[in-house]
Amino acid sequence: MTGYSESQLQGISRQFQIYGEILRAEACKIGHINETYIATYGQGGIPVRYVHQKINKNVFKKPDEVMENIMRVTGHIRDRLEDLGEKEVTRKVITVIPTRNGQPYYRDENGDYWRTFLFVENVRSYEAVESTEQAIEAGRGFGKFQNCLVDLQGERLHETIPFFHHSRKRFEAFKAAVEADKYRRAEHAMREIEFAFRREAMVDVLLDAMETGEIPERITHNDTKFNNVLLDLRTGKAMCVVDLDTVMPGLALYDFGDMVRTTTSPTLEDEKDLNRVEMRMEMFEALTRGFLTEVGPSLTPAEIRYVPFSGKLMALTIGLRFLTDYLSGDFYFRVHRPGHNLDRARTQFKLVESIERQEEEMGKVVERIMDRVS
Ligand code: GN1
Ligand code: MG
Repeated sequence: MTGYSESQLQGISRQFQIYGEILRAEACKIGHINETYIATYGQGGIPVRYVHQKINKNVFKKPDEVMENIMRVTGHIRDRLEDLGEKEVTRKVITVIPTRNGQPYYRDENGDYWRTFLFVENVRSYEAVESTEQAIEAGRGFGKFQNCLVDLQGERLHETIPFFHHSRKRFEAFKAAVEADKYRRAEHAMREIEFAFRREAMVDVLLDAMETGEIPERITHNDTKFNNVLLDLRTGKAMCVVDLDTVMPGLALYDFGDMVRTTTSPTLEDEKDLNRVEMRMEMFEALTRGFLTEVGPSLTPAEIRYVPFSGKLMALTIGLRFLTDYLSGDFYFRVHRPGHNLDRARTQFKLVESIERQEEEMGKVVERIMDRVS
């Protein structure tokens, strides 16, 4: 990973509508895809923080479309919040700082795309959930986000990564990586490979339900990791949803499933002690309560039926992606140690097993909650 110095960032920032000098800057280690820096500027005599981010062009082939989506989505949410008379709107929705000639991104001399956001103060994100209150807030935060976008007018949003959560295509890519075994790593992942093959039937379930019209397309976030919702430092309430690169047409269940994947286990995504990885029912209940209180009334019966399944599917699908990347030489997700993507795949599959054991009980939890919110 390239590390940008403060003076290089200063050069980049001069392209944007920021009129101060950098006091300090640091690289932000969260996220596996883009390169992110948090920089403090002296502006009008007080320190103001901004986020500079280089968009990963290998992952996002059309960064201009990513930014077009983000401008529409954040603009719409801002309008909604202002109409509601909400305070502190710049802490509740991401603010894109335009370039000095009014563009949402700056393209540098290497052809890299940079964007700048206002840094949201007095919030933080967590890599692992610490309490049921946090789980409720995560559910509420992403639920509200989805609600805010139901009346977004105009053309369909761009698919910034086509077939992003298409679990059948993800499975086929995994199969191809096993067959190619380009890096001779399959022998180290035999158990995981077999685990995935035994669950192939799962990958078509939601795609089939979508085909028959049981499940509608909606505007969704598509990367609802727990660390993508910022919680207020003082109140612990969900303030702002971040990482909007994959906001596009999708399934409500993808968003919910990815929350289950990232918000119910006490462990990190790359936990090595698999005995610690588990789907905890109290976290599932809290998360579901938060999410369904917001969006439950607008979901179809089929969507509600698949709520417990969705967590299992997302854990399997993201696990397949980690495993595929491991087998293919670690070119997609940033890794910090050998075998990192394999470790990540293992935790996902452990979570799949944990959900399999509890799926029935999870269904009862969903029913109980729906009785209260509908
Ligand atoms: C990536 O970079 P980050 O952590 O926001 C990935 C998600 C995965 C996630 C797994 C564009 O998100 O789909 O669920 O890693 N984002 C993209 O941690 O591929
Ligand atoms: Mg992301």
